[in-house]
Amino acid sequence: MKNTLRETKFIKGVTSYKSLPQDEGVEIVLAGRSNAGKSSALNALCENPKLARISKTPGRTTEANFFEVNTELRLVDLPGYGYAKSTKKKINNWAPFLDEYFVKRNCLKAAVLFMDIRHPLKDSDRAFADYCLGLAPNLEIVYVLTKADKLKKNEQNKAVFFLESFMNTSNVWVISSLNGFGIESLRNKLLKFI
Ligand SMILES: Nc1nc2c(ncn2[C@@H]2O[C@H](COP(=O)(O)OP(=O)(O)OP(=O)(O)O)[C@@H](O)[C@H]2O)c(=O)[nH]1
Ligand SMILES: [Mg+2]
Repeated sequence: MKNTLRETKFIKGVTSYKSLPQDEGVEIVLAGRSNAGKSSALNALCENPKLARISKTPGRTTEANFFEVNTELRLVDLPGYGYAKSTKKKINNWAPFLDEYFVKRNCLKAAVLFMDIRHPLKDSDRAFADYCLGLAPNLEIVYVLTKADKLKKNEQNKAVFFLESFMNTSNVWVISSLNGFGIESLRNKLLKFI
C-alpha cells in the first residue's frame, strides 16, 4: 500500500501563537521527553530519514516543528520536555504559546505521547498528559512506547501492561524506528484521524 506520509514536508518552526499555520484540517502533536525518539519515529513513519533532525544531544529541538502531510493533515514535533539541564528555561519561555495552543486549536485532534519503553510514564509524562487533558479535555492521547528493539518481548509486554493499567487505556502502540517494528500500525492509526 502507498505510504501517504511519504509526501510529508517541513513547513516551519514555530515559537509564538501568532505564527501558527491556519487552524484548518487536522493537527496531531508528537510529544515526549527529550530523547524519547519522537523525531526518529516521525522519520520512520514518513520513510524519510532527512525529514526531522535526530538529536545526538538531548533537548536540541526548541521549536514546535510543523510538518505537512497533505492539505488535510499536519504533524507537529514538539520540543522534548523533562530534560532539565539543557532547555528548561527555553521551554518555560515557550509554555505560554503551548497553553494557548492546546486551549484554542480547533484542528488539534490528538497528542502522541512517545516514551522510551525502558522508562514508561515518568513523572514528566504524567504531568504532560494531565496538562494537555486539563487544557483540551477531548484530546485523544495515543501512547507510544519507542525503542522496542532494546527489550525482549516479555519485557515489552510488561511495559505495555503497566501503561495500560496505570492510564486505564488500550491506546498503546509499541514501535522501533530502528527496525521498523510497529511503524505501519502506528501510521495507519494516525491516518484514521483524517
Ligand atoms: N535503539 C533505538 N534507538 C532509537 C530509536 N529511536 C530513536 N533512537 C535513538 O534515540 C536518540 C534520540 O532520538 P530522537 O528521535 O532525536 O529523540 P527526540 O525525542 O526527537 O529528542 P528531542 O528532539 O531532543 O526531544 C537518538 O540517538 C536515536 O538514534 C529506536 O527505535 N531504537
Ligand atoms: Mg526531536
